[in-house]
Amino acid sequence: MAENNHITLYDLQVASGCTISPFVWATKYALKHNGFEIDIVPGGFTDILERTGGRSERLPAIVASGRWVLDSWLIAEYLDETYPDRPMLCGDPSVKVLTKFVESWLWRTAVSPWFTCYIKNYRDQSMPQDHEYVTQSRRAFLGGRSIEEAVVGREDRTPLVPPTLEPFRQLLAEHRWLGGDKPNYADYRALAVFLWLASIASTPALTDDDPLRAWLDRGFDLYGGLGRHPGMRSLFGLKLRPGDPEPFTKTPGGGGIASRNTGPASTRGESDRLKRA
Ligand SMILES: N[C@@H](CCC(=O)N[C@@H](CS)C(=O)NCC(=O)O)C(=O)O
Repeated sequence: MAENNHITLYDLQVASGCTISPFVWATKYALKHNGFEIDIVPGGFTDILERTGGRSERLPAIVASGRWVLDSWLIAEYLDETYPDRPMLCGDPSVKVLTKFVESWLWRTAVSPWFTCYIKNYRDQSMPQDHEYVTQSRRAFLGGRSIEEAVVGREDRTPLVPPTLEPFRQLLAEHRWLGGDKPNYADYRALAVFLWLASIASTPALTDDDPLRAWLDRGFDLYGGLGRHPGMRSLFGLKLRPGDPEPFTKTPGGGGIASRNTGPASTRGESDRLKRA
């Protein structure tokens, strides 16, 4: 049992004090899911090794009952193994596998393009002592380009991301949480992507009427508004310009993937359409 139900979390923050790292965000939610109080060790990028007493160059890291655990996935596994009497984060092994798929899809689909749109915000919102480090280290992620070069055309590229989130939107139109009736680690890993963006974005990434908003608001509100740090920016309010693509599908999806076959009456519309074609 963690001492007095408290677990220490080494945070990775921007100047506003809010968490920037998606991995730390997922860990914060995981700890709250298990009912722990979190003792935050605050700080930014360049003091990680020193803060952790030389134990890690990356965050999150936690200390529970004197034991250090590094890495967000190892922390989630540690929590499920050590506290099986508390709500499981993953439970069935398939949750872990599918969560990794959802997460890697989201990183490829959203984080990757958003990174080049918001990298200047990322650097500028970071703690002043981290600016130089972020500027130099992120050049590698940008294929050798500078931050200033990478963000050119961001106004044209930002509106291209929302339509690509459609499969995720459709999933969450049918299910309250990725975990079903209740959130689980899949929700936290996916929410972490949007929490990361909200910690830095000075301009909105999603339109006001994006159907993802319901799940995002529910998620940000969890655990007493864990995702509502005053430093967080709104993700909503993207204004489309003539020529920008539709941000999401406005007509309900048809076809066999979304609908359930409960006999010919349920497929008649689709069958008529196929015959007409
Ligand atoms: N596999 C690790 C990845 C942790 C990681 O890369 N964290 C980043 C923040 S998102 C970090 O600590 N970066 C420090 C740096 O960039 O110097 C985990 O899941 O915890």
